[in-house]
Amino acid sequence: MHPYRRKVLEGLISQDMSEVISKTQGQTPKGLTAEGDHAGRLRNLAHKKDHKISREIGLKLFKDMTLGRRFEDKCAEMYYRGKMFGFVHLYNGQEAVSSGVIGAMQQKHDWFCSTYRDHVHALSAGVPAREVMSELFGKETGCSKGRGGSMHLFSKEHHLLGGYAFIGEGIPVALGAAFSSKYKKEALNDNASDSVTAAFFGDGTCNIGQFYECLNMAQLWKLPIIFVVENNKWAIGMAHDRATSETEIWRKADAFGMHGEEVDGMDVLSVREAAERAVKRARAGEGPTLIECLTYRFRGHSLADPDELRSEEEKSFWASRDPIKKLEQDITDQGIATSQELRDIEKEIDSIVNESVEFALSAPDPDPKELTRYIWAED
Ligand SMILES: Cc1ncc(C[n+]2csc(CCOP(=O)(O)OP(=O)(O)O)c2C)c(N)n1
Ligand SMILES: [Mg+2]
Repeated sequence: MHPYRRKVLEGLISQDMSEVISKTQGQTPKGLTAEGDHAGRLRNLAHKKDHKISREIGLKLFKDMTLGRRFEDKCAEMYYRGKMFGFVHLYNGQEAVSSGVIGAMQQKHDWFCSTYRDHVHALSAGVPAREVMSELFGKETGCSKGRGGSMHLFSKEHHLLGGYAFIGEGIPVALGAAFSSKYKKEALNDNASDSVTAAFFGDGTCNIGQFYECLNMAQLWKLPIIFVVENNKWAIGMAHDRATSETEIWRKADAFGMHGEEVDGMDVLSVREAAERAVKRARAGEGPTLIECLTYRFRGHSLADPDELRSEEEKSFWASRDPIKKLEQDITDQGIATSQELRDIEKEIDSIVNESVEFALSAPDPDPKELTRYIWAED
């Protein structure tokens, strides 16, 4: 790690540790659990509903989430073996959000807009694992032709509008896609134009201006967009409740007259149901929805983060609510599939992930002569 960056990180660690320790060691303010307010909110939401699912949907979700998790674990391995460059932000723990929302939408028809934590959104949108892995290796076969890397995945074919290194940059891009869908329908009389756009972003991103500007426009014009907040409590080393005056982000929708919902982001079936309601509303011309998914990242902010500042109580609270294990429990409880069938799916996924690494390792580097290609529109 760059020495300057290490200093910054160490500064943040010592600053935030005292806060975390005072909240978790007997100093818990009234109304908070030992694991913190974020956990307390999830506790209140959990187990509210008994969802029924078909075998087809249950297995589809299990495959997608397992692919997301195992792909990210493989990325960590490849990063530490020096195969990837720059910052790499993993999605472990948050899979229910990507699979729940994108799984409720139509691939190659609806639109998806991500952040720098974008690998799993790309996979859920249908971008092949080998194209994502090659991109992370900087290869010509990557979905952004090796020019983007981990934080800039893009796929025209799969309607992935990009990953963005700057927080909040994707929100106005998503707004534009939603506007274009409505404009085609209403101004250009294209009745088939009913695509919905999902914009994913984090809790920390909800404190910047673009978020509010886009909420305003989306509601004003009743755009077919879903704002999906992945509230994992942390923005690098800044705890959510230290950075924002109203921690319940879904309530901010109300200020714009927009529909907002909070959902258990560790339960893919709850996320999926909320997304289905939002998609229905958007396609019917009833406008946007703000969905706040309460979730947690199981790893550090990026692979360069030693993850030393979050308390063990907090981490273990969320680890015990692993969204993939939760879905497995629901699937087996409902008799939709056996544990053996799920183990077989894991093997299938492992071979897809391993193949993506083989493919990426043997893929060509971009030709240095084409350094400036794909920057400008070509004929
Ligand atoms: C405009 C801008 N300001 C600051 C940063 C530095 N930065 C990188 S990640 C991050 C935290 C974002 O946290 P959150 O939105 O909660 O997303 P998460 O990493 O938790 O998924 C910040 C401030 C940035 N990338 N872009
Ligand atoms: Mg966050």
